[in-house]
This record gives sequence, C-alpha cells and structure tokens, in this order.
Amino acid sequence: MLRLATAGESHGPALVGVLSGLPAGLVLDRDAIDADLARRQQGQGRSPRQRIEQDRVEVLAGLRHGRTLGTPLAIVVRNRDHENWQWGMSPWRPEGEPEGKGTKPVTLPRPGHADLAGALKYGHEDIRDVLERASARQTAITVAAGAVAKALLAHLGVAVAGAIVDEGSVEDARADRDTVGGVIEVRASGAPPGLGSYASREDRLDARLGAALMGIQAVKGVEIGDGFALAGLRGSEAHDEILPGFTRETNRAGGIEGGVSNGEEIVVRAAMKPLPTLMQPLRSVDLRSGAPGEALVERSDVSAVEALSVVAEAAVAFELARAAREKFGGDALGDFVAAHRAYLERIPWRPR
Ligand code: EPS
Repeated sequence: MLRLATAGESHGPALVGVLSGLPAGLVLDRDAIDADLARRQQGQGRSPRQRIEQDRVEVLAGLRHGRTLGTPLAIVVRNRDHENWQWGMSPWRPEGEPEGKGTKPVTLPRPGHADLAGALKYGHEDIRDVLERASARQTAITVAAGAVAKALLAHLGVAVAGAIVDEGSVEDARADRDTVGGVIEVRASGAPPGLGSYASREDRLDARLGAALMGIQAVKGVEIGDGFALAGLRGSEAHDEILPGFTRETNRAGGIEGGVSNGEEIVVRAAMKPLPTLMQPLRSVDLRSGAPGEALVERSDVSAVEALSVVAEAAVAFELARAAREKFGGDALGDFVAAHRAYLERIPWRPR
C-alpha cells in the first residue's frame, strides 16, 4: 500500500515526508522532482516568500544511486525562510533574546483560515501554533511525492497534467489589496479500466480523488467529469454510450463509473476559495481578551490558483499510483509492470 506521512511547519526548519509502499528499482530523477517544485512556486499572485524559497528535494533514505530500495523513501524540503524565524520557530526552547520573526503571539484569528477552530481545538494561545502547520507551504511535499508517483505511473503509460480553468483577475485584486480564487482541472490519460472499486466507499476512485483534492488547503469544491452540470440533465443526455470496441464518443463521467476507472481520460476539477489572509482585514475577535478587532495581517499570496494546478496534479497522481499499487502489486518494479501487462492482455482495452 502506497502511503505518505508528512510533517513540517511553514517557517520551521523543513518539510518532511515518508513515502512507503514503492516498489524497488524505480529510477528517480532529482531534476524532474525539482522542476515540479519550481512549477509550484511560480504563478501570478505569489507571495514575496517565493523569492526567498528555492525548493529542492533532499532524500535521506530509501534510495541508492537514484533507484528505490523498496523501503520507505524519506524526503525533505528545507524552508530557507527559517533563517529569519530561528528564535520564533525554534523547535527547542529558544536561547537568548527574542529576535527575528514570529516572536509576538498572534491572537486575532483570520476568518477563513484554521486559526480560530485550531486554537480552540488544541488549546493554543498563540495562533502561530495553528497557522504554521495549516499553511499551504505543506503542499511542497505533496508535489515532491506526486513527482515520485508520476515516475511510477509513467511505467504504466499514465500521464497526469493540471491546468487552470478559471481565475479571478490577480492584478485587479492586488491593486485592491484583496485576494482571488479559481478553478483548476487535472486530466490523467492512459489509466486502465479497473482502478478503484465499487465494492465499498473507501475503495471508490472518485471518493478517493475527492478526498485527495479536498485535502489541499483552500479547496472548497470538487467535481468529477461534468460533475454538478450532470444534475441538470436527463439520463439520456448524461451518460457516455458504449460503442463497438468498447469505446466512447463522450466522457461526461470523467473516466470513472461506479467508483472505478473505465479507461477513458480521468477528469477532475477543484475550486479554490480566495485566500483568507487579507491586507485589508475582516472583522475578528481577540482570542485572549474577547475584544473586537481586525484579523491578522501577514505577508501572503494574492492568488495561488496556478500553484493549486500543480499541487492537484501531484495529489491526483499520488492517488492513481496508490490505486495502481493495489491493483498490480509487486515488490520489484518489474513485477508491477508485468502484472499491468498481463492484465491488459486479458481485457479488451487499449490506451488511446
Ligand atoms: C500561506 C501563507 C504564505 C504563503 C504560503 C502559504 O506564507 P508566508 O506568510 O510565509 O508568505 O507564502 O505558501 C508558501 C510558503 C508556499 O511555499 O507555498 C498560508 O497561510 O497558507
């Protein structure tokens, strides 16, 4: 079973991930992983933070001479900005006088962020103890793990790509000192029929992709294929007829029927809300005094929709790789690939 455990705070020393369940013998390309990390950092509307960070993957375990060992792969992306937060984000009790950033407690929760609910839940008095982990900085590890998943999927002829569908005007929002959201789409080609299962909720590929996308910061909606638009159609207009050779002329289902991939392109979309850190803050209430005030103002992105297209691509790739590992198994990469080949010999389906 492919699994990803993660840890890391936005301005702490590093983000870390442990990826288990990879087969042995998968060749990883450090440049390809770093290229995806760089794609995530680009885009209109990003915070000045991105001029400080130059995300690069480090591997601490599970890889030898560029090939996976079949053991847990430990990855790290360091936060260069930690240098400016050494006292404020010191994992151990800091020594010396407070200096740098993050020394003063945050007590005014931002509407739309995890700040208030997180502080109440965990009993934190400084909202920084919430926001550092809730931050979308964490998505760097999602992207690094997704790049590994894409390397695995390439052996099955599966390719995954994210793109922006819709985004508010970043320049207008920046001029107004406001933020925007948008919609992204991820398409996966080459996935065979039979990933996921109708058998139970946790097996359904659509539910799994939904959870993968909703698990990304600021995502508020997900649809598969024509999604919400299908609700307004008649059944005769909504489904994709099966033609000789088991092909389809339409793909309204987005490549998933009954929770199982059907061999068509997998198409998913995610809606991102406008980011909640505002330069003209909304009303809030001080966590300690209960007095009305204005929410925390911090350096932040005007938009992260382009970043979301890269993060969502990685999240979808990871979930498809997880479903493929379940279906084709194998401790060695060759076993995994051979099981896929044998399956394709059994079924009347050819990738297009
Ligand atoms: C984020 C707030 C900003 C973003 C951050 C996500 O952080 P900072 O206050 O350090 O500028 O830049 O995103 C990243 C650092 C990143 O690498 O994507 C938030 O509150 O979620």
